[in-house]
Amino acid sequence: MLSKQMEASLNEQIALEGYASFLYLSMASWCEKKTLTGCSSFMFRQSEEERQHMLRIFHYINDMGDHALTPAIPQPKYDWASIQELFNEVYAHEQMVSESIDRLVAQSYDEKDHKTLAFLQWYVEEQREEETLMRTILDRINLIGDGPQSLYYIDKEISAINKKQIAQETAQGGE
Ligand code: OFO
Repeated sequence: MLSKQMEASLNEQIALEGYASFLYLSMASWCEKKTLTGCSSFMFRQSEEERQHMLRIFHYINDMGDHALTPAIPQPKYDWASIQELFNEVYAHEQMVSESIDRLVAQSYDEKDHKTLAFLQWYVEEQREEETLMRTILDRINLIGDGPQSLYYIDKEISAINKKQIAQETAQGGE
């Protein structure tokens, strides 16, 4: 069994992952409306990934004999001034999630909860990868600039990154 505090903290993380999934779904929709199909495919896939991150914690809590709770998800933002603004927010969101994972790791150290500490290692690595990915995307967007055809090239670039991610995930068995 988990401590009551750890159960509550992991349930809060479920809510964060669930919110990320909905936020990215909202972003995917915005991109699709703007006919940025590469960006929307990328965000739909990220949204699904976040849902899987949420479910992974669900199963962990219940497997430990505690109770995973379905969170109330507030409606996420649905409009952005530009694709730059949107990806800046994705990056900021990932940083915030990483900080939350770091706090959970610190809590499991404090509680000497080695099982949760081991469970969280996957998230530590996943957040490192996601932050790097989002920084790469922002660097590419800045490199392309905001000239007249920039949206076309940004979308192509994100589409290529998305395909690479799918290939990597397939090679790793779908994570
Ligand atoms: Fe859940 O991986 Fe990012 O937020």
